[in-house]
Amino acid sequence: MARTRIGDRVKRTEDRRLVSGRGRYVDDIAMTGVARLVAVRSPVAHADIRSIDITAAAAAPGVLAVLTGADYGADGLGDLPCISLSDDYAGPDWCRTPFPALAADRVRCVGDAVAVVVAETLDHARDAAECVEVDYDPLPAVVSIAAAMDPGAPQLWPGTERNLCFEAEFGDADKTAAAFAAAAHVTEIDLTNGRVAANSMEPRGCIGSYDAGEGRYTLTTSTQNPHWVRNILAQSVFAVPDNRIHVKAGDVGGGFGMKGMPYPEDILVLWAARRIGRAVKWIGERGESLLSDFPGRDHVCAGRLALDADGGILGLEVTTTLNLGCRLSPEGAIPAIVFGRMATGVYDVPAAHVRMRGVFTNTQSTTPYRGAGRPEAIYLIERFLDKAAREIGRDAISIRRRNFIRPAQMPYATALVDTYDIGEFEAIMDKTLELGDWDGFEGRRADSAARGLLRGRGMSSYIEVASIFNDRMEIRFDPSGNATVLAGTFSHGQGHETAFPQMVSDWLGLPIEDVAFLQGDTDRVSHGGGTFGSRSITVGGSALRQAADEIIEKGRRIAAHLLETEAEDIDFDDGLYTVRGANRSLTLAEAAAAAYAPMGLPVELGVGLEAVGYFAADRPNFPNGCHVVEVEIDPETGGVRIDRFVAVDDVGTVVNPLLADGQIHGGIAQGVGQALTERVVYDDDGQLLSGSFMDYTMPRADDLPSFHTAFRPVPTKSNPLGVKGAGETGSVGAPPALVQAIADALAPLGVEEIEMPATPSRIWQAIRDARRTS
Ligand code: MCN
Repeated sequence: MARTRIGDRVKRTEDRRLVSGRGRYVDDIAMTGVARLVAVRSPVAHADIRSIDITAAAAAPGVLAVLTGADYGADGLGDLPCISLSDDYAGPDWCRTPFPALAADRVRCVGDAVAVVVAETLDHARDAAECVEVDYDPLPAVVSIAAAMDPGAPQLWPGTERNLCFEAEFGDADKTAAAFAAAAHVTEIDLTNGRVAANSMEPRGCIGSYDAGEGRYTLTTSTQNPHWVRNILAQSVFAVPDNRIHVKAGDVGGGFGMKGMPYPEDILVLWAARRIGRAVKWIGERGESLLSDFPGRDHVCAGRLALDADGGILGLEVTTTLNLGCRLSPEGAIPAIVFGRMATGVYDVPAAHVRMRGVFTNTQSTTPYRGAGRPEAIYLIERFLDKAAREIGRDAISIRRRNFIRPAQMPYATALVDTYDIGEFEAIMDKTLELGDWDGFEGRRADSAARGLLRGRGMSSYIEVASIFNDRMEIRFDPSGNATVLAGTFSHGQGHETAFPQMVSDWLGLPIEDVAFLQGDTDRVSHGGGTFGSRSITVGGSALRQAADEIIEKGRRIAAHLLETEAEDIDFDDGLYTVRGANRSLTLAEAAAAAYAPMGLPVELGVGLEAVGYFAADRPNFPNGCHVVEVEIDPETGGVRIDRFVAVDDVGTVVNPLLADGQIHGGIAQGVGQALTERVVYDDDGQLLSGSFMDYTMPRADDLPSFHTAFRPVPTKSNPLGVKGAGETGSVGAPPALVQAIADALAPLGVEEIEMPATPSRIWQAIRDARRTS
């Protein structure tokens, strides 16, 4: 094929493999003699474990081992650590919860693993797991945030009050109080951002083995972050040097934040493998995933917005309470903290005060899910703007126009934590309104009405924060003159196998198929930060640029030697080194081949051609955009049809519009799911009611319209490529726009607010309630 450039719509090269069934997901790995592990999970939400009788299970056919929490403790294995809370903002008194891979004395949610059975086959393991007898002494459970914070509620952990794990705050309480004292109007909101399940296409799964000769563990797992998995397992769980654990991740079929960190099962397969001397495999089934994957969202938010007489925002005061589930997962606190950073959105809010709290309940532990606090924060501020506009007699557009941060105010320090470097929010809104034909709405509304349908429109202006931490990327040439990118980031659906070689092809002038891609193997890639927080194209891409520059310079020195001139006299362009003013030249591939020749180059030039680049996201970037949605609602059924969905995004320089578009489509689909259909539901005793796809409603293709997307890039200067993240934007902008469109459609009937998910039954009920009251 060809040389590719940044900005080209290059088709995903990995798809040749993936759509022809040649992907290598965990369950595709064929191994002889691999034993199967099945977890015995608690059927009750809160109980002391009186005893576990494994006698019958251990004697069952094919069983190799039955292990319990007592064995776990006896073998000295450690806990999964929480790495998402810091004394800096949570103070020293936050509640640290032990997180062993098997509960020993007490279970705290339905699905807590209390034992594992390892057997010759999956059927043997399943049958034997039925024979493990656990005697539970039930305790009262708390499921909702409200119930957990009730003063008389049972506490999940000793030393807590109202089940509060931590409390933190951003902003200035006094300044905000003064803003409210001066307000002409105050809008109040109380809303819920429900719990959702990631439901990756590939469920979690892992295979562990242990080489007793080398004293070395190997874990193949479906993760977003192989190096962190290795480091945490080595340092916190197995107490061995990092180099005693080899983590491999092949193709990973989605994660959305949920696969960001190690899970109990990663520990269990390695531990069981060590105990039985054979490889051990665990694959989650869909129902088990719904029970044991860490879900996302689950905030309750309440707050006030202070406005002056002209609709200008004076202050924002919010408390968000995050349901952490029964113990702190490694990244559990992140959504609350990110919420606190982003709560003022794209608006010029002079004073703000946000309190973030994390509360324990007898439900599965939560974790970041696509957006991780950003969708929750933007949902709140956008619902504020819409409600305030209604209350003071303005419309959705004019109140936003009045309050946007203007380009001239950049860099803009928010009243909370961040400084936005750049952004043109009003111009993006105008482009979106134009593409969505906002002004033509009334005609379409009349058409819908003639068909007995209610039409509504909604919009949202969103901003999010992307990119975090440092990373390294390596480019290694081989003697044939081809290059391999060794990535510290980890693609699990985003298309890095295309994007990074596309960039290298541009910079080094190589055909894209001459650039291979390697990731996800801790023995072959020396270090990496993995993929989350829409960081890869920023942090990984910038590091890769540095590596490419170094390759060019090393190649230049080799070319100078071979062309018998000085490096300063050599130009590099389009993969070719040319002596300035002469017609002597050498390709980069030829320079690479020379670098590997057994003799010929002075050793000061090294042996081989490779380079490592580094980048640290000391400053994040702030992707932003606008979504416009129109819906039609059938008042007889409450059914919603999305008629149009327009999204205009500023993700800075667009590396590959096809990939970025795909990311935005996927994010919108997840936002639509949250807004319309998806919700994890527990009953008051902590039983999971949404335990299968019969009850947990994923959006389907026919719930979604054909999205109209466009880019309006405002490149950032916070990285050398001008890129901003694109991986999470869709999920941030979609819910508020959609919910507002539904509220707008229902407004003529007297319905003002509708909670997510706006299911047909909820809408139908709201219409009936409104008709009854009117
Ligand atoms: N891109 C681009 N130009 C930009 C920004 C991004 O062309 N200015 C393209 C890149 O080519 C890259 C992709 O978009 O391949 C995403 O890049 P980036 O925004 O850097 O995000 P990451 O690769 O770091 O992905 C993380 C992000 C997150 S946080 C979640 S959650 C998420 C997501 O990506 N989970 C996903 N997208 C997902 N997509 C799939 N299929 N599966 C998941 O689990």
